[in-house]
Amino acid sequence: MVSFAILNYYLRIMDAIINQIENYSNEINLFTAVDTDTLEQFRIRFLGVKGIVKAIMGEMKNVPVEQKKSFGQTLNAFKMLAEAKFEAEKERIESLNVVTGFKIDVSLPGMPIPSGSRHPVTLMRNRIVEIFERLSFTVAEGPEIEDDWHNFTALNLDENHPARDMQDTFYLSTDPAILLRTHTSNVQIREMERSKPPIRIICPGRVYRNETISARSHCFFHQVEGLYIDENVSFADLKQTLYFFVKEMFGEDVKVRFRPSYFPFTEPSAEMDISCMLCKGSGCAVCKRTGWLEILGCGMVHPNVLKNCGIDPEKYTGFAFGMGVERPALLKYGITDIRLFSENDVRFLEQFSGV
Ligand code: 2NL
Repeated sequence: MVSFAILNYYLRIMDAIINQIENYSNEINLFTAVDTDTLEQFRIRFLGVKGIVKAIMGEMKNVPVEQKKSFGQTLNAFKMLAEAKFEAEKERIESLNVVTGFKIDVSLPGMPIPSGSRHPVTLMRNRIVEIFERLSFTVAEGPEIEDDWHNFTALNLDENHPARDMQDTFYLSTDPAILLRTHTSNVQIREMERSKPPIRIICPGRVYRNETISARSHCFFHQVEGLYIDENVSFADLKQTLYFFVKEMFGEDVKVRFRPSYFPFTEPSAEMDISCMLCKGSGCAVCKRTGWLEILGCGMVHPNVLKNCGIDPEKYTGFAFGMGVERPALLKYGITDIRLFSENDVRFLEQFSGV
């Protein structure tokens, strides 16, 4: 039989312990492990051999018989709370490590994010197209597989024109003649057939010619052609439009010259040269010592072409021009072999990231 005074003493100690359990429970509930080290510290503090749970369990022997059951339940709940928290945090930390594959060290420098790059031909095509868009030209596109009419006949190329030769053009069939387009003029023909002037379009795209592949030429390459048709469009409009293009593209200092030329689809026709940007006109290997670089062909749309597309040449006139994309891209980026454009070598392509 325990004396009243001693019982009272034990009851006061139990109160204090229950109070402590409440505080520790709050601490456990609020705990989050930052890494495996803090988790281990938690385990040692609460569940270790000399930990809090063990120490409180040790008090059981001093508890009066009448209180043993309820006190035991409180202690057990406390122990389970600490164990459950430990298991939950352990699982969370491990899943973090699985996702990242390593422990998170916030003091390390950031990981570089690899960024892609645009193809140099795309970069040059976009530069050309954007300049004409500022003059209200809109982009038009069309098929790379074309019939004879849209690639040749509508463009005023007669039956015996050398461009129609099997030697120069990739035919997919001959009767009817289906071929890989040799220029993007087919897009302009289709546009003239389906809409009325005014027409102001810029036509970028891939074209095909049966040529021997070398450092300077390929059997497929890219072109940008332009077409402007309305009443009273003159050769002066053509010149002014192309002057603007050249200044925007190559800078204010560049000089321009027109030379008379011949294309079956334009009359009159001209080719446009710019002063060589490498030697500033004094003559070098790139401009073959002439001081000039040929960059495009142009002219007033031939009346036969307008007629072929259902446009009245008595009412409307227009100009057209065409230029290659690879040649200026070679010049701009200092590339010496056109074949690099179609080999998809990442070591070449990745040099244009951020350009
Ligand atoms: C060049 C020359 C040129 C055209 C393309 C054209 C299109 C139609 C009607 C009339 Cl639908 N002309 N295109 C005109 C003159 C020159 O290209 O050297 N290209 C690389």
